[in-house]
Amino acid sequence: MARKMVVAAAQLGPIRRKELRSQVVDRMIVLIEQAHALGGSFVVFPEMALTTFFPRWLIDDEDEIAGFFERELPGPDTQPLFDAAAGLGVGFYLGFCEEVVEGGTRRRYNSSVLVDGLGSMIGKYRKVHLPGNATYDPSLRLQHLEPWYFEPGNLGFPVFEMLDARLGMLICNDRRWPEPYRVLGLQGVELVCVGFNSPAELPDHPLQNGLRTLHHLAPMQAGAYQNGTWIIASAKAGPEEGFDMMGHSCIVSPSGEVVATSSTLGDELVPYEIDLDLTREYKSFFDFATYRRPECYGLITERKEAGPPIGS
Ligand code: CDV
Repeated sequence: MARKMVVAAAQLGPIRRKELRSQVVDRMIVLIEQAHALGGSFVVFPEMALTTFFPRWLIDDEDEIAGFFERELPGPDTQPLFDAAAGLGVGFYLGFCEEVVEGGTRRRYNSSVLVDGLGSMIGKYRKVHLPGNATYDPSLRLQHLEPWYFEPGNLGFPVFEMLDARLGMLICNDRRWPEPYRVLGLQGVELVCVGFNSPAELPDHPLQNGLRTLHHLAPMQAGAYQNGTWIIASAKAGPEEGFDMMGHSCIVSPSGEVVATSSTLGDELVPYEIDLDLTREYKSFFDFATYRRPECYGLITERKEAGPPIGS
């Protein structure tokens, strides 16, 4: 029997630096309601969905920085989102900035959670690939200071059972790397959720401008096909505090095809009816158990960057 369900990318337009959580949560609830009206059971919100993308600035006011982080989830400002979604039976992926105390030390992560249609937290992921600089670099036209604000994720790439399926999470830059898809694929992932905040242009890499959409889509299309999984990717899009963010929220089939895409740079629901059983066609086509040759792939975990040819 086919496992069909309506899911959606719940793209958000710009969020102002001073925008209140409650204002953002109200916008998110509208998207949840739209999904429910279409028979949707699951939506994916962007990376850092509750705030502006503050790592573009080196902020020295610790109170302002602390204000971008969640110390509990749901907390007083986010409880209405959890309540609204549970009331309508819509599950969601939410990107947020996490502050925790681990081993007596305060730690900050760029994180996401999966919440089921009953409002229960099913799983958490912490972004592994943190792009940009750990310090302000005056030679750059565009600052991107994620390593300044966050520690690399320490949870690996786990999968979780939800929606009668196996789900995994990635966050923004993670989607550009091949390894996370394979690690999720080797755990039988069937639906990968990705939230992102990607600049429309990279002023410090002008050769890539004009290829931004290709570089956004191509890795996800390859990751979906090579691992037989659906992918839902959701943008924080549009002109945010003077910085243009790309849209192109989308849903990618296990065939590698992009089957739904956003058409605006604002709050927008991108729905699609997926059949989770389509994952079986592509997983069985590759027949990993028969044809994968892990004994030949050792360099992938042994080396971080290119080195001498093997056997030299
Ligand atoms: N939020 C991100 O991870 N953004 C990166 C940019 C900085 C390259 C991205 O991969 O889109």
